[in-house]
Amino acid sequence: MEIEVVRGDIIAQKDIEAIVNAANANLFPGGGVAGAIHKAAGSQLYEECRSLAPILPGEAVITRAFDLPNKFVIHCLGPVYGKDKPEEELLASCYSNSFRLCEENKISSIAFPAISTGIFGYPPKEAVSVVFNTLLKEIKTLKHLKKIKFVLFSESDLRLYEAKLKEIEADR
Ligand code: AR6
Repeated sequence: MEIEVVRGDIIAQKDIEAIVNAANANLFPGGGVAGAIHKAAGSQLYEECRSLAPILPGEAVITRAFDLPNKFVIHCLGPVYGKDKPEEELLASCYSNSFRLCEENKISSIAFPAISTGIFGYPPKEAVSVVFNTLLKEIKTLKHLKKIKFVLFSESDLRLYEAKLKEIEADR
């Protein structure tokens, strides 16, 4: 399994089969990651999303990617920090459900943004622990997935992910 962390934009991941959307319950375009993904994919994405909405915190659904350079978009609803509980479990479910969809659809590469850590207010340092704990728990069950990329918007998030990746690679 190749695990990569980069600073960048989730809509510019040309080498990746499926990108993950930090969605809202109604799978509307919205702001943040969701706004960027819907803008780049075009209006057909929302057309496909409409039939799959609403989704609950921790759930994930898959669509085509239309004008994006990827094959699929996996839409996850992260928990709103302080409101949707238990938040750790719900955030972990976003990642494990995304991995499950990759296996079901024979997807070999996926890119994640830092789900819930923007508008939904999840502290980035707490979120990154949930992300890597989930990854470590699931990694042995993944057969089709060969590459996991974390795409961070800020330098500080990039540093958090780099530090965690070093930690787990020392143990691998
Ligand atoms: N590429 C990568 N990361 C990004 C991008 C991008 N283009 N844009 C923002 N980020 P958020 P949430 C970072 O707010 O917290 C939306 O309005 C951002 O800096 O997109 O799960 C939806 O419609 C932050 O670190 O997702 C929902 O209503 C992280 O990605 C709600 O926000 C997540 O930020 C979802 O909130």
